[in-house]
Amino acid sequence: MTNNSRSSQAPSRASFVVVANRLAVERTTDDQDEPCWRTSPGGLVTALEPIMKAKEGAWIGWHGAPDEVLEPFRHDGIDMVPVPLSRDEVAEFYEGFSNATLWPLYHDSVAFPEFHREWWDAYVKVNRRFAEAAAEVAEEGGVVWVQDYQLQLVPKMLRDKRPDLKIGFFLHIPFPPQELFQQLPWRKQVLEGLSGADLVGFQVPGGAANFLRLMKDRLGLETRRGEFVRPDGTRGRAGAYPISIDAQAFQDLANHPETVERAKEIREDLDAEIVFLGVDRLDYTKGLRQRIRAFGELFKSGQLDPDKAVFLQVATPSRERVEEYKRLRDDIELLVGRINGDMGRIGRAPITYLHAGYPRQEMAALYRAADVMVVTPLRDGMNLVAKEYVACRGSGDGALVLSEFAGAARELKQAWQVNPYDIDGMKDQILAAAGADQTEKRRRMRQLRRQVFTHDINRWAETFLRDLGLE
Ligand code: ADQ
Repeated sequence: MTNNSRSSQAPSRASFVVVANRLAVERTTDDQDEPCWRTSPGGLVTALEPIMKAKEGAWIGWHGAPDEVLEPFRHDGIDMVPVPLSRDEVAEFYEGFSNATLWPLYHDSVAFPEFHREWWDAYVKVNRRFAEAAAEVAEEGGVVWVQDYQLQLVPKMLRDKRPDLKIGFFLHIPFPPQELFQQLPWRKQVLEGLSGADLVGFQVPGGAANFLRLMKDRLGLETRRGEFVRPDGTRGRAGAYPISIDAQAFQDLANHPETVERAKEIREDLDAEIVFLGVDRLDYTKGLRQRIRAFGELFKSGQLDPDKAVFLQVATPSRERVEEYKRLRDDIELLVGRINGDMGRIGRAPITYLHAGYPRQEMAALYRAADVMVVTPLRDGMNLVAKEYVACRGSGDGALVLSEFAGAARELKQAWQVNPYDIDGMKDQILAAAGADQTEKRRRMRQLRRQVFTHDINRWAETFLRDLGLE
């Protein structure tokens, strides 16, 4: 998918525009070691690619390098519009307000949110820059879809400039209840920002309900049946649009002969009768501390035999410049080291911990190799890892242990569900999943697979855009 095509021409106006913190491409080098762009591997890009191409769409986002101004360019049939960020803005808007204020606040305050006025000022400034770029690129009457918590002010800023547009907003993370949200010193501005959208999408109905209640209680807007009425009499809507994955693509990847072979190798290397797997971004919302503690206790008590079972935890490096993430990494490594030191023997550690990101095919091989997938976030908007595991279990077996506090729990009801704060309860469910007979595992997996395959990423994008009024 690499492509060198670059032109310095400003993009023509587009009838469909996506605005996201990051551009849909990332830098790489081609066969001749020349720098070029390649499409980012994420699900959002894959889902929107066909619509973007059909509509001659434009994608607005930061290209990932601070203090660099780039001209718009075309990549693989899509106009890319890079938004520059200075080094200070990356620190204050992205690492600061987005990831050290909003991220913890919106995830139940599982880490302490920091409130700094300079961070807020940077958030406003950068949101305005994104809104201006969208106002310039969108054609008369076009559709603009704004993504996620970094850009919550964009809908209103854009609406003020371009009332002709249809504006959608989708929040990928949870939207907190009023009791938490109202800690935010800039709560009113954020709500006003979101109220500029014609359709505000959340992962679960609870997020939409929290939002509508705040529209009424904090902004004094009239709300009824999923709608809110702005002071000028115009209306917006809010609803749940649970995001998903390209289930067929994951299944195909998992069934590829190379992946099958690789999964066998992983099993041989792990040399265990039963393999438990965790795959997460290294983030304090993902419940890694509690999960590792639960496995430590299971190995210690002998309920899991370190000679027969192994827990493989893959943690992708993430937000490494944010303090709380550095602390988390140290904690996890200490915890794993202690358990392996206590319970391992020469040539055998009960926990294999890998701090790395992997290509998609390796992920599919890991999912294939795992008997039990353990997904236990303290709070998660959706959690795609759970769905990816299900999509890769074409054999119809395997077991999923899933936190009640992931958005995915609403859809994946046949998983062994857990409260990740309840370590004993989590241990029981891990053992129950591992010990279930094949018939039970297959029955549950069949239903999980039906859900994931009938509610894939294409359905998510189509439903949202249809409700927004994209023709
Ligand atoms: P994330 O918090 O990043 O996403 P998740 O939904 O699990 O969480 O998505 C992670 C993605 O990264 C998955 O596609 C997974 O395959 C990939 N990944 C994880 N570890 C990896 C590794 N070691 N190597 C390579 N890839 C890895 C946010 C929200 C979620 C929401 C999504 C989408 O926090 O709740 O589901 O957006 O809306």
